[in-house]
Formats: sequence, structure tokens, C-alpha cells
Amino acid sequence: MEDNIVAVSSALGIGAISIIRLSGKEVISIVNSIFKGKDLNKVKSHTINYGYIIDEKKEIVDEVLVSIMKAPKTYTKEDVVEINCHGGIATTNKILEIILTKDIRLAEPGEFTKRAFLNGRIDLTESEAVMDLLESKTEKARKLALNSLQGKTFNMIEGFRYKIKDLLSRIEVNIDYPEYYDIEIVTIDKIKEEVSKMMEELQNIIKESKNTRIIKEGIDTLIIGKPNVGKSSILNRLLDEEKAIVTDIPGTTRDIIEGQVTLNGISLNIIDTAGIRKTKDQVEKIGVEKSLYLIDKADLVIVVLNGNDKLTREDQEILEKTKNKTTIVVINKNDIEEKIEKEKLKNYTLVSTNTNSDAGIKELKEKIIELFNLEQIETKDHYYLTNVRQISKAKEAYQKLIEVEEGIKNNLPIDMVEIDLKNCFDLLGEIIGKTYSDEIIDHLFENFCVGK
Ligand SMILES: Nc1nc2c(ncn2[C@@H]2O[C@H](COP(=O)(O)OP(=O)(O)OP(=O)(O)O)[C@@H](O)[C@H]2O)c(=O)[nH]1
Ligand SMILES: [Mg+2]
Repeated sequence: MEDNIVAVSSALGIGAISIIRLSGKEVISIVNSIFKGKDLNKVKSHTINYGYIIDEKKEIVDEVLVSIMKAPKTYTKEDVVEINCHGGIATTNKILEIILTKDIRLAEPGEFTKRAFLNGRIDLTESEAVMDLLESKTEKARKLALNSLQGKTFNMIEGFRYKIKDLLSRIEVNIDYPEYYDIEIVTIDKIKEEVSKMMEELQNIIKESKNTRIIKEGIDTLIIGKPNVGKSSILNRLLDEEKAIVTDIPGTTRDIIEGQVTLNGISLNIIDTAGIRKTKDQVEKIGVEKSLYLIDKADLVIVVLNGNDKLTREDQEILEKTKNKTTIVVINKNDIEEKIEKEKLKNYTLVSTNTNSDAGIKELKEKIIELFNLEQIETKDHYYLTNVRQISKAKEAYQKLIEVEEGIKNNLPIDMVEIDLKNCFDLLGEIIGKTYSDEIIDHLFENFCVGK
């Protein structure tokens, strides 16, 4: 039997109300023993009860509302009590202290949600969605988490697993009872056809899931280029605030400067960097190294060039370094004479700007919207895989389907092919927590906040 746990579920700080949540077999009688009001052991489930919390000397500590929720229709599927007390650290801590003198311990981070999972109320994707919901910064991210919390990711994966299970059972019947006339004969061609459809579907899920990372975390955008081309000016115009220092001295920006704007409901996380050049200045040198290192991590690289200059070898080198990334080349300073050889840049997505007047900034944002399909992301209802763990499991599962396909091609015995199909089924099960190890589960919930 699980022990009793307690935690403050609201943020600790000054607020009108704090919520202390308890879960476990004896939590109702525990709270009843420090409560002055109705006998909580006798009240109906899902009721809110007015009264006072009293200390060991029977002195009133606070005036409270106590919600009684009896198992199994609760967050954890155990008896749950929530005490709404007055906000403020002193009151909340005092009540918590009194509760902890009873047969109860402080909950670990995420332990309420972990119990909800272990007691079978929610699956792993839904547990992860709880955390996403708490962390969501934009409306789009909130909706994504909510969809997942409502079981849409779970249903999608379960639906897919059902298809595999169905195929597996039909293969089994064919192997075990070949003498039955009325069973459907599962030919190799039929398996091949069904597996190829599954591959298409799974690949689509993986592809669509890439957008969910962008919805949750935004597009990491790096502004890069030679010194003095106007990188910081571009950052300031995108943010519409004078965040970075702009001067005509090359090497003004030495460390990275970060800013954030929302584009079509998606967060654009912009980093302005130190201009890239060979330098003996130790501080600037570190900044340059950092700029180059960040290219790898970025979803989008904006290479800024000075339109008033001819392309230099340094510019070419920077373009070369970003060649495997989604890149937009900004030709800045278009208010002064154009000297840059545009014909050398015809393979790039180009935008011409001038930061004195905002010219081209709107076009730059439109290009980003276009490159990342943000209009489509904005209108679509997303409930695909929502984190790296889920996506990597789906990729492993896809790999198994490739092995099934190859097995068929190489005329492997059907029971060998079946093993890969079963592995695929199990890997998809790991996404929703149907097959799980304690270690993974512990690790997963450690990242939660206390009280959730
Ligand atoms: N004429 C003109 N000047 C610009 C434009 N954008 C920036 N500048 C000027 O170019 C100089 C450098 O601008 P910054 O934005 O500091 O350039 P940077 O690329 O961040 O430079 P570093 O931080 O040194 O790498 C400043 O004097 C700006 O006023 C533009 O569109 N037109
Ligand atoms: Mg700068």
C-alpha cells in the first residue's frame, strides 16, 4: 500500500491562496485530526468544507476550505485532500509543518502525477503533457499540451499498435492453424502491403512531430556575420526594442545577446552574436568561437551581409559553415549604394533590409513564416509526439519496420519477421508507458515540480 504524501501545490510566495495537497489511504483522517469544523471522515466525496486548521494546542492557525475527494475518481486514484489556506509562506509552511507531524511524508517532485500513472489513470504521454502544460509559454504550446493530456497522443499510438497486434495475430493463426479453411490467408504480399502502409503512417507521425518541438520550444534563431554588418541592428528591429548596443566600431558585440518575439503564435528565440573575424583580442575570440558553436544548435541561421561591400572571403566562409542549416541571407544597408555581387548569392533565400527605416524586416518575418510553415502550424490541431523521448522511440520503431521489410525481401522465415514486428509493437508501447522500467519512470518524474 502506498504511503501518505503531502506537498504545497501552488507556487510558494505571496498570493491570496495556497493549496496544500495530500494523497494516500489515511489523508482524510490525518486532515480531520487537525481540522475544526465538520467531521471530515463523514462528509461526502467531492465536497468543499469550511473550517479551521488547528495546532497541537488546539489554537487556530488559519481559516480554510478543505476539498475531500475519495478514491478512485481523483487525480492519483487514491484519496486526495486539498487544503485552500491563506497565501503567504508563513501560513502555508505552518500548516505543512503540522501535517508533517502525522503519519505522512513530503511528496517527491512529480509524485502525484507518478501515482496517477502507476495507478493507471493516465498514460506516460499524458503525464508528460502535465509538465508541458505547466511550462507552456505560448497559447499554441498550451493547446498542444492539453491535446496530449486529453489522450490524443495516447489514442494515436494505441491505434497504431492495434494495427500491428491485429497483423501479428493473423500471422499467428496462419502459422498455428493452417488447416482451417475459413481463416484469412495472410500471404507475404499482404504483410508487405500492410507494413508498407504502417511505415508511411509512422513516418508521417515522426515528420509532423518535428513541429511540436517548435511549438513548445520555439525556433532557435542565430544571427551571424562579419563585424559591423548590422547584426545587432537586425536583432533590435526584429524585437522592436533597442536591446543590443549598436555602434560603428567593428567588434561591438562580444558575447551573445538573446531576445524573443512571437511569430504566428510560435516563439522566435533570437541570438545575436559577436561578429566573426580573426582576432587577437582574447574576449572577442571567445565570443567568435561561441558564435560558430551555436550554428550547430540553431533551427534557423540568419547570415547578415553588408550590401554596401563586396562579398569577402570571410562572408563566403560563414556561408560555407551554415550550408547544412536552414538559412536566410540578409543583405543589409540597402539605403546606401549596393556593391555586393548578388549573382553569387542566387542559391540562397535573400532578404534586403535597412535597419534605419525597418525596410525589409516584415519580409524577413514572412520568409521565416514561409520556411517553417508557421501558417499551417497555426491552424492545425496538433497532438503528435511531443518530446524527444517519444520521437526517438518512434524512430526506433520505424527502424524495426524497415527490418521487417528487409526480412520479407530476403525471404527470411516468417517467425523471424514476426520478432521485428513485435519489437516495433513494444517500442511504441514504451511511448505510452505500456512497457516501462522503473528507472525510466523515476527519471521522468524527477523533472516535475513538487506538488504536481
Ligand atoms: N546605412 C546603414 N547603416 C547601418 C544599417 N544597419 C546598421 N548600420 C550601422 O552599422 C554599424 C554597425 O551596426 P551593428 O548593428 O552594431 O553591427 P553588428 O553586425 O552587430 O556589429 P558587431 O557587433 O561589431 O559585430 C552601426 O553604425 C549601424 O548604425 C543600415 O541598414 N544602413
Ligand atoms: Mg553587434
